Amino acid sequence: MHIRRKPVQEFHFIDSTLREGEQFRSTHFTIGDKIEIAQMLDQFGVDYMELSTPVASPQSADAVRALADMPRRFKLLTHIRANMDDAKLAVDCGVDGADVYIGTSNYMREYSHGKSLEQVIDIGQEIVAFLKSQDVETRFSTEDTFRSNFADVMTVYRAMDLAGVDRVGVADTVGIADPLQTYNLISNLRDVVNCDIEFHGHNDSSCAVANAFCALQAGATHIDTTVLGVGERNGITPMGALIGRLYTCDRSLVEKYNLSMLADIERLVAEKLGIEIPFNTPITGEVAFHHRAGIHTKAVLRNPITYEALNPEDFGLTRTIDVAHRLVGRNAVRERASVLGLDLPDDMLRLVTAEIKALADLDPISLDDVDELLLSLAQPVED
Ligand code: HCA
Ligand code: CU
Repeated sequence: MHIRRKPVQEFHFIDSTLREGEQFRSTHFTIGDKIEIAQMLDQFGVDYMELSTPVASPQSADAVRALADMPRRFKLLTHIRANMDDAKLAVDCGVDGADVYIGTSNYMREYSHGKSLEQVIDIGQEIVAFLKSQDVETRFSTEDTFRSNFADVMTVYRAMDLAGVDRVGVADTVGIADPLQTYNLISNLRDVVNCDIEFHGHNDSSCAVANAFCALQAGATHIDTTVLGVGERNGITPMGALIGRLYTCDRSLVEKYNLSMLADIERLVAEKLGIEIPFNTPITGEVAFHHRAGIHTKAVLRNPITYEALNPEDFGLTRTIDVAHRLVGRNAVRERASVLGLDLPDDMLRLVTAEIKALADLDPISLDDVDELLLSLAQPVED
């Protein structure tokens, strides 16, 4: 077992909003929606976009063709089962790459495709050879990797690496892996294959972001993300949250992305899915840069870094200082007064602060209540 955390190396996001995200409960993307989302993510700077397999439905195939034809910088991938018909159709639709997957857990082998490990390897080798002969970037992934036999998956990965695959994929399909397990598995895999390594993690037990980050520390080169984390069940690693994690580790890791677009991209996808952006979403959640307690606001007004790991301005956002509550401090009240053009002496500030606290103890109060109080007690500053 290796524990040797390295700095995160160069990595790529594979945005799967148009594949994994299509498996989210309320998704119904038209081709126009898919193009609109892809254009925004292209401007944002994602490196790859993965679409649902063209086998899924006629619209799915049309969408792959439409995105293949649009002007873009990202590489277009589609997600296919490990069979030749799917691989041929993917090539026919004009993709740059194919993400091939097959289950390797006992559950999948018994209840899903029913193939032995040898058969999985034979099919994999045949498909990798075909896709590479068509100049298509190829990834081979073992679905449900963490509930598969460790030696079995390493055997499959090594065989695919030798067959010339560009990337192997580790998938935490049911969201059971923890960060240390992820780190260990990827770090061992790093020693077994020469090709790139992709990680795809579900969020059933809340570890999707931490697992993706540990995968990068262990040597993964590609991470699957979706906007807001949408996907099957409660989804996968959300792109925004992973950006937050990487930024706090080393801001230069995410400088290649157009960060001020993040909030707009999330709003666009949320609107199309008919959902709200959850209040506690890192960076873009309503309260992500909202400061309340007097001790916090005092320091944040002097230097925001005291209580902010991320600078909202880097994302085109602003912080808010909350004064309408019982935990308010004098410095926040002074700041609010100055926004209103009032310069209050200290004794007056003490008085108003005490008054706000007393009012807020009785009932919830609003910023308007605070402003009214300030304006009634103070004289406007002369210009
Ligand atoms: C699924 C498949 C998948 C595939 C991931 C991958 C998963 O919907 O069950 O190809 O890397 O989570 O295993 O999304
Ligand atoms: Cu998945």
